[in-house]
Amino acid sequence: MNARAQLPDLSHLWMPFTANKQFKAQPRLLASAKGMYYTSADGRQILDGTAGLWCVNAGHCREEIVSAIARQAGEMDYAPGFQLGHPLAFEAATAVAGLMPAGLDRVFFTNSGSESVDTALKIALAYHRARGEGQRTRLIGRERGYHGVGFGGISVGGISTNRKTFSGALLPAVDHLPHTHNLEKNAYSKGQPAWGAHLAEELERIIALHDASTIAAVVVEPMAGSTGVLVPPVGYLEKLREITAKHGILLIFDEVITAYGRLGEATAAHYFGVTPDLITMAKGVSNAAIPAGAVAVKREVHDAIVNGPQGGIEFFHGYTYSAHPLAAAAILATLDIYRRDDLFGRARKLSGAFQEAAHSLKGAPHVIDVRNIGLVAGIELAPRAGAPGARASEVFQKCFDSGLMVRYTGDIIAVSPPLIIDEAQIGQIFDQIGKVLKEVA
Ligand code: PXG
Ligand code: PLP
Repeated sequence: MNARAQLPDLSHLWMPFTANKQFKAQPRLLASAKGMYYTSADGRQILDGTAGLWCVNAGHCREEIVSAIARQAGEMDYAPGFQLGHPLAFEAATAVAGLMPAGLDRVFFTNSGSESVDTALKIALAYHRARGEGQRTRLIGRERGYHGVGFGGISVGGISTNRKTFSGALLPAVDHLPHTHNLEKNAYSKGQPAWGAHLAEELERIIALHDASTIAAVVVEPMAGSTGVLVPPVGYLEKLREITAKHGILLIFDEVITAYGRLGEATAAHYFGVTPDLITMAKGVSNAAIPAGAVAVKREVHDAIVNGPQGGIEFFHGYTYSAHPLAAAAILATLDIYRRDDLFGRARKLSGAFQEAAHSLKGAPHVIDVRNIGLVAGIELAPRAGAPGARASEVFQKCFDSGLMVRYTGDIIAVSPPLIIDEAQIGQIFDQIGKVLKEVA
């Protein structure tokens, strides 16, 4: 009652990806955060099982990041990035490049994952054009792919709810690979599922249909996060790489979720041993302390554009806030922490215990699949008859009420904690979910 009385006016804010009316009738407000925990506005400690929205990989309010941002805000709040620069922007690009797979050492800064995706798609088109193949404009995404909310991202994305309202305005030259999710073949896989590599061969069919000479790029999340933790089948990404290389098509890994330790390596490209031509990132690059994103680009791709025929400005693209000084400071401090604390190694070491804890939910009420990789797990529930998503939504609410933050999409619960988590907290997360599952109808 008191908490309700202290609430701010909720009417003006149009909340993103939120059931606004429902939320405002029953608000969930967070007030502060430290390490593995949020504190809710009504003063409860909430264990962060999702690293915010898959982004606070080093844990909340890290002193070094906070002070780096504060220092930079006092020294130079903003610097134009078009035809001018500042040293931290170059240092941040060098630090990002140093964590990318060999060869992807040219870095374009953005402010979000959505901007990174649209930037990467534009780089792909500019690359082919600079090489005299301007007819390569088609982009291939995948069903159940999430690539943010820009027009490019929703066009290559494969989520119908994010597309249908805008269907008349999507990019015209797009096609989609089939998704790889199949419970009959792959339920309860630990790590990569054994079945499904052949689905990458669908790319050959799509290429035969449109002709390789019209296709600029294939974009996939190496592990699809938002649509429910879809782990790539063994051999699948390798096959995509082989086919794209054979046809001169660029391969873009959208690593907005997977980069910076989620799988126990700097990138999913490292983890799977498959090197794309471009990697999009955001979230973990700045530990989400300041909005930041980037695209890492293979040097040949960069050089084809920057050393290509276009005089003057080589690439007509950029954001007011590309390499914002506060973002550059946050990125440098964040990447320092990842290295100093070996957080990717920590995630790798904990992934076995995490896997076992996640799979302990096999047999719990409503559970029809548990899947995992690195420090991410998806727990799929049987939908309630006639009310898809209702059961997971209730699990989310009950977890929140009892001090645990999880994510849900459809009837899938996702767990992706900060990499600073310990084994006891891992146990706590899955025990708590197990308890809640017994309480929901
Ligand atoms: N690509 C991928 C692979 C993503 O996961 C984006 C692009 C877009 O990033 P921005 O920064 O523009 O939101 C994302 C973002 C969820 C959830 O709960 C996932 C994302 C964002 C918010 C919620 O699954 N992914
Ligand atoms: N709209 C207008 C009218 C602008 O002037 C600008 C940038 O100058 C933008 C959009 C793009 O904003 P941003 O660079 O922050 O993405």
